[in-house]
This record gives sequence, structure tokens and C-alpha cells, in this order.
Amino acid sequence: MSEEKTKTVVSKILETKDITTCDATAQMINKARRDGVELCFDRAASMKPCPIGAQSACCKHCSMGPCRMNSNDPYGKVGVCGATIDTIMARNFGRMVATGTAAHTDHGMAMLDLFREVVNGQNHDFEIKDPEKVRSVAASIDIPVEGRSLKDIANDLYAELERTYTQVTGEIPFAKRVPPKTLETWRKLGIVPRGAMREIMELMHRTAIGVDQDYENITKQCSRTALADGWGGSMVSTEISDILYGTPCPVVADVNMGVLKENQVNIIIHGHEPNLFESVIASVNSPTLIAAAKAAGADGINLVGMCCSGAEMMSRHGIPHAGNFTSTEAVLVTGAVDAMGVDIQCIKQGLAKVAECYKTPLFTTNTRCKIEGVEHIEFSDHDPKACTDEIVIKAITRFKTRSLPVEIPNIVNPGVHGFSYEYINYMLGGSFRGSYTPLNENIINGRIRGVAGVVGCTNPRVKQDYVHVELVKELIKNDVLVLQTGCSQIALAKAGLCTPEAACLAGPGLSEVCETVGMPPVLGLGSCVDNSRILIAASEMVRTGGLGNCLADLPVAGAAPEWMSEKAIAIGQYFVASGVYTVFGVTFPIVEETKFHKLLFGGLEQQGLGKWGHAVDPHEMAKMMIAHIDKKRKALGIDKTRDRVLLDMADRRQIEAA
Ligand code: NFS
Repeated sequence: MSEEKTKTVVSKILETKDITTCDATAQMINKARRDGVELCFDRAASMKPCPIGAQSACCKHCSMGPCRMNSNDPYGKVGVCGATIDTIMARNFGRMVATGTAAHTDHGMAMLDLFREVVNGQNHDFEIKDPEKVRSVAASIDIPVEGRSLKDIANDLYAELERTYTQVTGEIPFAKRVPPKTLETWRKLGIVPRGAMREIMELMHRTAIGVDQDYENITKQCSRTALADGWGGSMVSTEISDILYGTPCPVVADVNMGVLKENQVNIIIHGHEPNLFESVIASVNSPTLIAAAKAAGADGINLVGMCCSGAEMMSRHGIPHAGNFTSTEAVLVTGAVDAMGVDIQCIKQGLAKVAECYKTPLFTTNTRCKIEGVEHIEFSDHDPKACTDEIVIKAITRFKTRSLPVEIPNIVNPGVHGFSYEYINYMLGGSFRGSYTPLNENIINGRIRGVAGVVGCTNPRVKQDYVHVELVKELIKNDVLVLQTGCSQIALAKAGLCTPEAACLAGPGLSEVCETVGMPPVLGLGSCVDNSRILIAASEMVRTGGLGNCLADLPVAGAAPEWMSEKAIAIGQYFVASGVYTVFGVTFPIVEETKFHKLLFGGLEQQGLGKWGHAVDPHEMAKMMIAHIDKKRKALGIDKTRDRVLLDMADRRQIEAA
């Protein structure tokens, strides 16, 4: 059978119910198939992953190879240079960490570039929207704030944060936010990061042929580099975004493809940096452009987000969100998207073809991310509206000349998003005594069993959203409070779990807390770089007291159930190095029972850090995470308190009936 025919057959046997639990995406997959348009799900079905590569048992770092190892007999042979399976896997893993870290830190640097120009007075298109945050971030890294002007503090803050990138020796500024015991462990292990540029450079160097050939030593540099992401580049991205655009607080927002409006000019922005998106918000509110849209016969202009910048804008401004990573091509199948503008990261090249099929103008906007054959309209911080006005104008033209039938899935899921670290502080403690004490108390008394961060991508190799949703349902049922970011947050929003009403799905302790505070059992924090908010919240839990001395003592766990990106590996490694048990789904690039596997999945914990876990099934994942949380509760001596409040639903009903 020809390859083309095989492809068709494989695609046909995959029914939408096996591909996604997102009904809107399923409807669009069916439409795309009727229209003869291929989406990522079908490409995944026709592309068999290389089994050697999937286990990271292949080295292509020089031209003596590529060398393929035998995962059934991993120590049976070595590469041409003599590299062992452990060296090969550690090198590959290191390069994933380096790439993921580079992505987040480059994003952070772009934010910092803009901040510098705003502070210097070289840019008047943007401004500091949250002066209080300038002061609090500055104070957190020992920059004097009392009696000083905002400009002076901001200048010092810029100079300090630049070191996150350029610091040649010594520790990055946000190391000051790390709980002292955790920092002590890092210092002992020699993994406190210097500037990200240095760490990424060294990791790339050490993973080249003939350099570092000790998997433990490579892993150390993986941790150091990843920490330069979590406590460096990602944290800078989040903090500067809050400073320039406002710190999120809860806001109601709609999610799912039903946010598109047939009678409006629909514009989707998809990517990761908020600068483009913020400027589009200004453009779609321009009276001239609104008038132009109306003159074209539209009721208005409808701005919608996707993926991470979408999650960030939803959290900060309540902008509607159309779906997560694996839905970005599917949304174009509606025929209702009049323009899609993208910046950087998680932009599938496949978008170009799908956009062409549905006559949707697709624009790249960032010099770091162009797509062959796709029109590029460069976005500049210095004249932002030149780009974004043009996107809006082109969208209006497309609306006027819409020639294909429009089919918008009629599904919208409202929810509450925008739970920043600062808001959680306020929400639990009130404005006069804002603190994490109530959270810690509820963990100690067992109403809340622990906290889980469930984050990351969707991946066409597994049923879209299913693993996220099942895992989170299981966790909250067991009184584990869930913090979310990125595409995972969107999956749960679509499942209706980002509403206070979802508290009824939580166990008795967690639901009591949610009902008292009026919060959902699942708190959406924003985009993937906003995972840094989880690190800050966890550090505050340690500082507040009663839950141990370091991050590794906390009854917390993390998961990326449907991950696909190298950025996810960097995030996982910085959580592990920070002390968190982190479980990944889908697949893990490793040969089990090798020395490198034992180090990542156990050895690091013995060094005082966290450890990795892997499971495909969401219920298995939940079991592993809850067992870890219980282990930490036991070590803290708070396991007994929990026994007193542990009631299942049957017990509860009995009490209510009595
Ligand atoms: Ni995170 Fe965001 Fe989504 Fe994954 Fe991609 S959009 S940075 S990498 S796929 S969560």
C-alpha cells in the first residue's frame, strides 16, 4: 500500500471520540475531514514515532553517528565515541532543558527590553500600570523602596533583573526569594544559577561530543539551567508583565470556540508574549476601526485568544479564549476567523495550510518566528499599532469578502480566572491581614490535603483534554487544591471546573474551604511562564510556617499530563530541582531502569531535591501524586489531623440525613 493510502486509512479509523473530549474540536475535526483538510490529529495518526528516539536512546550530536542504542539491552553497546546510554540520554535531556529555558528566558528578556525603554522614557506606547508591583518586586530582592521615586526604584529594578541573564558569577537576583533551606541545598550541590545566558551556553557546551560524559554531572547542569528558567527568565516574564499590564485578579471569562461570533469580525491572537496582544486590544477599541468594521456590515470586532498569551490575556483582562494548543488549526475550520496573528512558540507550521484552505489571513509578527509562505507584519514596541491596526484592517476586509460557509460550535464555558499569588494572599487573608496562614492552617488541619500544580500542553498523541480533566477531578475529589496554567487551565475551563460551583466535585474538606471563600477548587494562574507564580506561592507557604523548612517538605506535587514541548521539560526540571515531585504523562524520553532513569526518578530526591514520575493513565497519576502528598504529610506529622476530617460522600450523606 502506498504511503498516501496508509495515511488515509489510519486517519479514517481514528474516530473523534478517541481523539478529543473537546466537543467543539471534535465537531471541527469532522468538518475538516468532510472538507478534505488535514489537522494535527490526522498527522499524528499517520506519523509513527521512532521508538528509539522516543526513549532518547539515539545520539546525533556528531557525524560519527547517529548512534542508535538498543533499549532492550541498554548496556549492550556504546556509541562510536564510547558514549554510554546514560551519557546519551542525559545529553539529549540537557538539550531539551536548554531549549525550553532559552524560550522562556528570551521571552522574559523581551519583556525586560520593553520595561527598560518605558523606564528610560524611550517608549511612550506602553507604561507602568502597577506601580505597587514595582515596589514589591524591588523590595523582594532588597532594593530600597522607602521614600524613593518610582522611576529610581524601577531603574534599579531593571539593572538588577538584567543580571538574570548576564550574571557571569554569583547568584541570580530572584535566588533571594528561595526559601533559605532550599537555597542551602542548591549551594551544597552547586546548582544555584548564574545568568541564564551563561547556564544555557555551558549546558550546550557540555552536551557536545567529547565534553561532559558523566550523566550525574550533566544532570547538575540541567538543574542549574532549569532553575535559571523558573526563578529567572519565567519569573521575570511574569513580574514585568504584571508591572506593565497589571497584576491579575479574578475575572469571569468565556472559553471555547463558541466565543467566535458569526456577525462580527473575529480576530485570534495566538502565542506567548503579551505585547502584541495588548496592542491588538488598543486597535480593536479604536473608534475608526470599529466604524470600518460596521461599514463592512459587521456588528463589531471580536478579539479572542488562544494558547498561552490567550490564557494570560484571559487572566488579566477577561478576554475570551477559543481553545488550547491542539485546537489552533481546528478553530480555523469554523471559517469564522477573519485573521489570526501569531508571535512566538507553539505556533504549528500546519496552520499555514489550514488557514489557506479556509481563506483566513494568517500573520506572523515577530522576527524570531516566521513561517514560509505566510505574510509577515513586523511588530515593533516602538510603533505597535502599525502592525496591529493592519491586522485588524485585513480582518475587516476578509469579513467583507467571506465566501465560505461559517460553522461555529455553539459551546461556551464561563469560568473565573486570574488567581495571581497576590490575589490568593488577599482572598484567604482579607485586605487587612492578607496572608497564606489560612491556607497553611487548612492544610495542617487536613481540610486541604495538599496542593497540586497541573500545567502544560495538550498533545495529539493522547485524547485531548482527557488526561488533564480526569487527573484534576480525581485530585480535587481527594481534597487536593489544584493550581493551573497554560493549556491545562483551558482544558479544565472547558470542562466547567473553573467555577465556584465546581466545588461540589471536591472532597468534603476542600469543598468546605471553597464554599467559605467562594473560590473554585481549580485556580487558574495564567500562562506557562506564570508557573513562576506557583514557585512564589509555594515559597510563601514555607515562609508562613508549619509545613516544613524547605520546598521539598511541602505536601505538594506537580503534573504535565499531556506535555509535548521542550519548554515543559525545562519547567518539570525546575520544579524537580526546587523540591517538587513532578509527574509527566504521554511519554518520557528515557530508557527505564538505567542509571540516568534512577537518578531522575529517585536519586535527586535523596539529594534533597524533588523527583520525576511518569504515568499515562490519569487515575494512576493521581494515585502517585496523592501518595506523595500523604508521604509529606506523614513526615510533617500532620497525617493524623487529616484522619478526623476524612469523610467520603456516603458518610457525608449519612451525617446530613441524621
Ligand atoms: Ni506551555 Fe504555552 Fe500550551 Fe504547552 Fe504551548 S501554549 S508555554 S508549551 S502547548 S502549555
